[in-house]
Amino acid sequence: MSPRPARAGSLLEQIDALTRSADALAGVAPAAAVEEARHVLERTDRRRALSAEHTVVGFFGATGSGKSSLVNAVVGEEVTRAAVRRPTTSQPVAAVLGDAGSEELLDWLGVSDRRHLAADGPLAVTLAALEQQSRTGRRARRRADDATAAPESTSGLIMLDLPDLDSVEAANRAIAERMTGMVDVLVWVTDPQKYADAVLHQEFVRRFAGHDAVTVLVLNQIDRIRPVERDDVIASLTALSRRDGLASAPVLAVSAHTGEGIDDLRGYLGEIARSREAIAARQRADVAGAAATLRESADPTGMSDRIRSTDVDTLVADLGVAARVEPVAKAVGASYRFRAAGRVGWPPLRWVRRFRPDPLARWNIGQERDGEDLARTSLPEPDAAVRARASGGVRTFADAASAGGSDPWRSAVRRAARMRQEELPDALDRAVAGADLRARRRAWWWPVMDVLQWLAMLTWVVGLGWLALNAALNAAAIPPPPMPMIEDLWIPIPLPVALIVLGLAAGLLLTVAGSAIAAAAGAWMRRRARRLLLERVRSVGQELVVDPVQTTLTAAADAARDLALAEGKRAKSGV
Ligand SMILES: Nc1nc2c(ncn2[C@@H]2O[C@H](COP(=O)(O)OP(=O)(O)O)[C@@H](O)[C@H]2O)c(=O)[nH]1
Ligand SMILES: [Mg+2]
Repeated sequence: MSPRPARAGSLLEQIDALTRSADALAGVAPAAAVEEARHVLERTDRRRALSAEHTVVGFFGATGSGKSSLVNAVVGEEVTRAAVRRPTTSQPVAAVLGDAGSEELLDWLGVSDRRHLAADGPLAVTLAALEQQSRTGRRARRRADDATAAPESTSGLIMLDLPDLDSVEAANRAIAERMTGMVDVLVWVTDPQKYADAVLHQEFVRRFAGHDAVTVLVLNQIDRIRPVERDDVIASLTALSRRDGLASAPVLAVSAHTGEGIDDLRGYLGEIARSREAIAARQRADVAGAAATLRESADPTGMSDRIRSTDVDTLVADLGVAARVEPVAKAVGASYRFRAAGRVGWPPLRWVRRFRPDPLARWNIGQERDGEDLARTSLPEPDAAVRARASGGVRTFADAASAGGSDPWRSAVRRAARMRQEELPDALDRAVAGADLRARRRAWWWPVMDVLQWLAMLTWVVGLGWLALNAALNAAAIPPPPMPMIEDLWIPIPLPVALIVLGLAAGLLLTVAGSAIAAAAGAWMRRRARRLLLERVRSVGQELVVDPVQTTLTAAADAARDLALAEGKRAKSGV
């Protein structure tokens, strides 16, 4: 984030944040929620492209509450028909103050019935007075800059007399409902008989609780109740609106017939039009509402955006089983001992080895070669248990990484973890096949032992030959040369016998020592192979499982921040 972020909660910042959130939650949240957010963004965008001078005020209410009468009363002329008999207004009627720029806005609103108000009507006069007042106020505040102040454009106002929210005609209701989403200011009109009507409160007022700042409650036909009852009714409607979630929307008691309270209503709407803050306030509420809906459908908070290394270790262990790391490492140790035996074993018995294959060669592992990526092992296909261990490991990892998250995000993390699961068996096999396990390399001490073994053998072979020659000469009745004796021992021993004993003993000793060294070195080779293989398995797991999960966790953290921004809250740092 930049060191000086945009003004906290600026509308543009909120809009951008919601745009990013909608993108991040696409495919995570239910499509309808994302769709709604996109719809709000599109509408906001369209409204922003249209007249910012005009504030659009919609009069909503049940049949006969007096919407049409009120519009007429506020503008001071009969622009729309109030009627005792039903059906009445079926199309919206617009009373327009300030013509410039209003046409496109009305086109977008879909209102074709437009009545342009005279510049000397009561609404125009009220608005002009409010603007004059605010200009003087501002001028007093910045005396010096006065001369350079740019002339200000006058504010406009569009009042919409709308079809009844409870109209028997579905098409009329639809128009009114659609308009609740498009106007800048919502005026809920009711009367002393119907102000507590559950439909109005539950289906409309409450749904727009977030639009508190651009909502007005009008209690019309106040002339129909006795003055002593008025305060109670007003208090009751105020209490209802607070229960609906409106914290500050005013409740104005008026009478379209007697004109009581109409000046206040006109002044209130005039001030909203003058300040021109309603458009942005409405959009702020829309964006915040859409963000809240997104959050409800897929809350991105609760998960850590960092993966614990112990979870990765567990995954690597599971993948290691699937990659058959342990049997391969074991075979590396065995292969080492096998090949060592060929060089350091007792020479007369080395041939026995030929009946056993090298434990590694049959799996096509550890052959040092170029293009290792293409190399495959010929390990047998992993069985069901091994495959289950791999996919179970991936699932366990996803669940651990997404702990604390909401269900949609947890499934998103699981999907990310599994996204490349099909590539896993191949990649793991290549990782094993391509590992440099030094399986062909010979140890320096093998030839040393080899020479010693042959020397030992030579010793007893010479002794044996000597004795045989002696025996042959005896048999041929040729006197053999005198037999040299070793006299120092407790009985004198002929030299060839001593050679045989020495040679055999040395051979035995060398064999025992050789296989002990080979066993120790083989164990070391096995551990080294396991470590090397697990490292390679780790990088496969990192690429195919951990990285996609990390991407999703990061997206969730970003979305959490963006949703908070879009809702008009500052994200907690470190979320
Ligand atoms: N007594 C009284 N009657 C009203 C008032 N406002 C409207 N009416 C009457 O209520 C009926 C319905 O009014 P209308 O403006 O057509 O209501 P809409 O259906 O909401 O547009 C008409 O007969 C009006 O004359 C009011 O303030 N006091
Ligand atoms: Mg009407």
